[in-house]
Amino acid sequence: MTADLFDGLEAAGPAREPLAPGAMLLRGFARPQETELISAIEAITAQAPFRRMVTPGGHQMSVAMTNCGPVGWVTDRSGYRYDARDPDSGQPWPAMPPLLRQLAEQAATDAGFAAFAPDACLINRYEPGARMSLHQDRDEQDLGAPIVSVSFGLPATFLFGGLKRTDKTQRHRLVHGDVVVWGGPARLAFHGVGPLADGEHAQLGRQRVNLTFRRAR
Ligand code: MD3
Ligand code: FE
Repeated sequence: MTADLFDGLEAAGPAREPLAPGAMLLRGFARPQETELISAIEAITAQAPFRRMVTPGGHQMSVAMTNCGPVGWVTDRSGYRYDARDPDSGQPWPAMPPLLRQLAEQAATDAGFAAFAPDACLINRYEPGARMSLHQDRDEQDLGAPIVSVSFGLPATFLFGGLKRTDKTQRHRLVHGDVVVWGGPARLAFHGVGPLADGEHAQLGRQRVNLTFRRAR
């Protein structure tokens, strides 16, 4: 009996869970293609390894980053920006694999944002203890485009606030395969990630990898 009820829910597609106006959680959306997606990420990080960048204030981030796509997000003592080249190698960032781009486009469409065409994919790696303090993403030219985030590996506590840094924050647990689309009134919300708890993930070991697809230019 319960099997039939669950079958019916699965036939309706993955759960869509609104977190706030403009923010839609697609629980497990990336799971069906997890193996191919993780292989694609490994190919990118072989070409453009994860590195811990320095903020304009001179602090080294606890999260290690790399990018794929026409442009990538970078930070150093001179500021935050999108750059067509990897500053460590001087080479263009690795291309955005069609599988990754299509996943982001489909998620955006399912969440109600048609014609999302990402030109940047920032890839964040959290090891135990790594965190990201509350911030807004506003280095992108087209704030009408959403950001699509994809989480793999260890679970994280995601903090989602309001348009002011001091607004109350909601906490959401994001796990392997979860996808969230952030647009409209959620696009400029403050957000962050709590310190990663240690653990062992079957596919990724002691880490969390998060991808954010953006329309930067
Ligand atoms: C809400 N990354 O790279 S993804 C970031 O898990 C970043 O690595 C976090 O924040 C991570 O900038 C969070 C979820 C996310 C991404 C962008 C957003 C939520 C957002 C932009 C606006 C509002
Ligand atoms: Fe962010």
